[in-house]
Amino acid sequence: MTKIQPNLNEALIVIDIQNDFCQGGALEVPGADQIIDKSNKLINRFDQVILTQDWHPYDHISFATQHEGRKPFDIIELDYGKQTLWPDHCIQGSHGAKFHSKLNTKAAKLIIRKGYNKNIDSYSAFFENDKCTSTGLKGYLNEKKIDKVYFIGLALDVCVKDSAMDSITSGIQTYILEDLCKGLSKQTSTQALEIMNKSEINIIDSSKFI
Ligand code: VGL
Ligand code: ZN
Repeated sequence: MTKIQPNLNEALIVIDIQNDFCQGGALEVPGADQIIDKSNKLINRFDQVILTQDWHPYDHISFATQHEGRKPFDIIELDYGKQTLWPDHCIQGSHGAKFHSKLNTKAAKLIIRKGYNKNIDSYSAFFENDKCTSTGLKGYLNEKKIDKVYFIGLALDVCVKDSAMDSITSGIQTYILEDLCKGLSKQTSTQALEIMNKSEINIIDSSKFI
């Protein structure tokens, strides 16, 4: 089968393939390590590769340890709405925040760090969870005339989903390569795929390219 070569107006956005989301990490996503080899193959086919990196201060508001009497996966109400509490993860400069050592990061032209504001979580590559503080990604894509993006990475039901939803509402043609995403739970991953499917997001797999 002939494989499609991505055009220059298309970017691959690789979400949060960091140690804390991989095997043995603080917020492990089941099966995360299994997507890395194929992700590298895909990275090699794209001219525009963008990585995101969850990058929290040690006392970030999303950490259960910062809220007395709370535990990971509790949901609380903050100024900007509901917030799931997480185990401490991806602390700036820590081993857990580093990209997985097998991930080809050399090809990346842009790395977007997110979640560095202590009082706001940031799942999406485009906007923090208040949905108005921008990461700058849209400006970069505009400047580079990129109007079509493909998402892979972690976690399908959290950061991949929110990134793809912001992408489609920003008027970008948006694709999810489902086989190169892993979610925190089966149930929320199924829900996320349903929500994305109902939007104009195209859910495909990597065999189109590799
Ligand atoms: C993520 C939970 C908390 C993710 C980041 O990358 O999906 N999930 N921070
Ligand atoms: Zn996080």
